[in-house]
Amino acid sequence: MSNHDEELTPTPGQRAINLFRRTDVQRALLFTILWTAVFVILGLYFYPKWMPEVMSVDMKSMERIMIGFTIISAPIAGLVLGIATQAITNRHKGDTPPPDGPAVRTNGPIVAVWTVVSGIFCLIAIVWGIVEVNTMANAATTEAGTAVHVQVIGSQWVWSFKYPDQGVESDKLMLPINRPVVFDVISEDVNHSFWPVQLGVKVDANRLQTTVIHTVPTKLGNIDVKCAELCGLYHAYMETSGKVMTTDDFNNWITTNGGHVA
Ligand SMILES: [Cu+2]
Repeated sequence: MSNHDEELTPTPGQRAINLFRRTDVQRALLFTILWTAVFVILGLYFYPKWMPEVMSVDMKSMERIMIGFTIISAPIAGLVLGIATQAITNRHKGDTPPPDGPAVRTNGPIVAVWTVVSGIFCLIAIVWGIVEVNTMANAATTEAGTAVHVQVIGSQWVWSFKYPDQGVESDKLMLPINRPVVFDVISEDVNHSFWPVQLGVKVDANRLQTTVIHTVPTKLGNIDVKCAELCGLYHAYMETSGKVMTTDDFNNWITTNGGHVA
């Protein structure tokens, strides 16, 4: 069916029905469903496995957003790849020019459906993002009183950590489990970015300006601390490790390093 025929078909509803009777459109939709399923499975099953271990409330939030947004965008990526797969697997052969594709641009019902559906997806994404950010901000203010304070200092090309309340300094990031932590982040030279990967927080380390970021470690284990801002020749090697420990282990570590439990 050509564009011309489609224009002659009386109602928009009938034009939509005729469109979905086309075998090329049906094949494209079938591929759309297959690709959508692939992305949903990726989001639900593989992303949580491939992502860094979830060791804090913020990383949990990141994981939720990553999985949720992958699922929301799956049908859109699915449709684009579905149409592409149909076009690639059913290429026109011979010397004659290919027939016209389906005229969907002027098809009222189809335009209405994709506008409304993609609008709903965008709204979900916006509301979700605002709710997650608010949850993190609220958690940070309610927990500030009991928090461990860590001064994070970036310099070319090492991280160092000061625990002012405990009187300890370290080149490893040691944290007690289930206790809020407040990072006061600063740089001694150029801009760096403090990124304790498994804690799901990342913030710039600037000279002369302290940036503050909070989280609550919720799982015992090792942390990778990286720099996430190109800061010179050895930026790629600007990393250290850390640990989320039990409260007892953390207090022991404090005292063995000459500090006092606080
Ligand atoms: Cu760097």
